[in-house]
Amino acid sequence: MRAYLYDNLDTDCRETHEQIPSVPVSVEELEASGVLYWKLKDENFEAQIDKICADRNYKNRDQITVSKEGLGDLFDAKIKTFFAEHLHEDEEIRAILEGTGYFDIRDKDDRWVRIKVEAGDLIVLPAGIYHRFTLDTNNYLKAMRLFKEDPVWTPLNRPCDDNSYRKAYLQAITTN
Ligand code: KMT
Ligand code: NI
Repeated sequence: MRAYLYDNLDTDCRETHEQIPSVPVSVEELEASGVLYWKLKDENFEAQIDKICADRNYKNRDQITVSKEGLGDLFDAKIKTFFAEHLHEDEEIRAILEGTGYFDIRDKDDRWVRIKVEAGDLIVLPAGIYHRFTLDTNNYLKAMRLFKEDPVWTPLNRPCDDNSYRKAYLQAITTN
């Protein structure tokens, strides 16, 4: 995982979009936006996932392969949905199994922070945070999706500032 400020250029979102010079964003800064991060080690990957699930009450999991092959006819529509700025009323929890991609999140100053993820990264985006996802130019990412109850992840596209989960999120990060 590596995070940095997004350059906001209007080119292909699958490019790196790293500012020059780069402005890195630390794990602590991500935490200040409510984003949690773990690096899972190869040797006991399953055991680490199981522990995080037990600690955080994630009861269910499935897998998604974000690629042309993995999503078939849904690929174009899904990619578009993922990259539209949105929030969810639940956490978005992803453990990356293979490949690479980018989660972009809005920081407390509403700047885009790009989070490059790769195999072994486990990331939790809190309910109410504005974010989006894109593949990079490798066009392949396989992830485990973890969830507490039934998977919902209904994307609510920005603006939805009156949403109660959005309000609770903003309150949580400002009282941190
Ligand atoms: C979402 O809701 O934005 C996603 O599930 C992103 C794709 S999962 C790597
Ligand atoms: Ni999402």
